[in-house]
Amino acid sequence: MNRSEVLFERAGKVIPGGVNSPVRAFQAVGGKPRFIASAGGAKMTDADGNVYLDFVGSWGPMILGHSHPAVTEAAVKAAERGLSFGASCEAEVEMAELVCGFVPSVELVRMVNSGTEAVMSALRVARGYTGRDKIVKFEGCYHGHCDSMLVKAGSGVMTGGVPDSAGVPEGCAADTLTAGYNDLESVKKLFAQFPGQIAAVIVEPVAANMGVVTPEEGFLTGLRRICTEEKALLIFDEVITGFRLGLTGAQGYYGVTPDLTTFGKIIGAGMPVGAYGGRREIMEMVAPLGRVYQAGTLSGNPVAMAAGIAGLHILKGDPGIYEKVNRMGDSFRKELKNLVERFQAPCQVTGVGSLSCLFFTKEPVRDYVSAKTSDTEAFGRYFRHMLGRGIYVAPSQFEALFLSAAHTKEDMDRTLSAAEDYFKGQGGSL
Ligand code: HOZ
Repeated sequence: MNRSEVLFERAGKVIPGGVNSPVRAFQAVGGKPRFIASAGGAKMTDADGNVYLDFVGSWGPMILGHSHPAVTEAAVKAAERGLSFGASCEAEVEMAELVCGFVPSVELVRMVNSGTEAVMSALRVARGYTGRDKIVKFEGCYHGHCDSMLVKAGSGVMTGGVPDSAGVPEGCAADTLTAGYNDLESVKKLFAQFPGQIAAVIVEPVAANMGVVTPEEGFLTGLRRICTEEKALLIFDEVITGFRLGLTGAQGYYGVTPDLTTFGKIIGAGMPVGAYGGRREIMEMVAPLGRVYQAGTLSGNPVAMAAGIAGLHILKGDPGIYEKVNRMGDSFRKELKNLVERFQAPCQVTGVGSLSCLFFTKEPVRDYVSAKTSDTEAFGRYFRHMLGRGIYVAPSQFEALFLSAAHTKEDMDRTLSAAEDYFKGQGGSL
């Protein structure tokens, strides 16, 4: 047994499934998970010394690549001053000023420790503000693992083939209504069915937890219009797209202004951070100003803030970073589409900016139902082939491929050539 296998076996004895987050277990793709010992730039090294070109990037935050020296230095220096105070510190103020400065729809922002927490809190604020209970989410969108959002969720829930989670009381999910992504009619129907009862519509503006599904023309603006008409709040879950599609996130990219926004790991440059924010009058509902309670001892943690601030300063100081990763994403998708066409592979290439996906289905993918037509066995074969070539893509069909500023043209050429060899070897059957 190699070291990763030994670690996985040890882990299985003391951690459920041997992992601290289900997708890491490789269950959907076969094979044993690699235990990562270190990472730098676009590469990760496992416990056995194998080096992988990484296209997961800790599920998004590593837009600058792993272990960026300025980010690491900021975190180390902050750690030397203290790991946690449980009291306010200057870095929290600077972080909030940066986020509010970049994202115009965010006038007040509250730091939390994960995307899940951000979503859970934003939903509470929306309910407190509107005095309504129901929330509309979209099939295949994933908003973390809070009870009410584990209904027709994406990510590991979708990968595991179970639409919902056990342990969620009926009452918790009863106020969650689901609509079809890219399907405005299904949203209108819900508002007609539950007049004056819907507090908010929450959406991943680019769905990146059922593979990557981009919003069709008019979808996001349509949601904005419906929410305004119905006096419901529009929440953009930008845990993945925030500070990835650009400094203004998907809302800037598509020109649609939500009422509330949730952010995740990217604002901590990989440290455990989340945040939610929005219009002043809505966010003024949050304690201690208002009656919506939300708290956290580790929220605004000084080390996480320092790392995040360093990352955001680099992104702000060099607009070329977004140009580079977005252009690289465009050309990667174009080349991958060429391969798919050349080999007449029953595959779809989707994505926007530095987020991409190769779906193993002949159906164009525009929502949960079409994403689910993917041949996950074929994806597993592709995954194992790529891993064997030292290329680490997400261990599930229903996740995104993330690019970072550390990826080079040579990295992309190597990846395309490994994909080409996969298609060649499959002789059209996949
Ligand atoms: N799709 C998840 C992140 N948005 C995968 C990561 C995880 O659950 O560990």
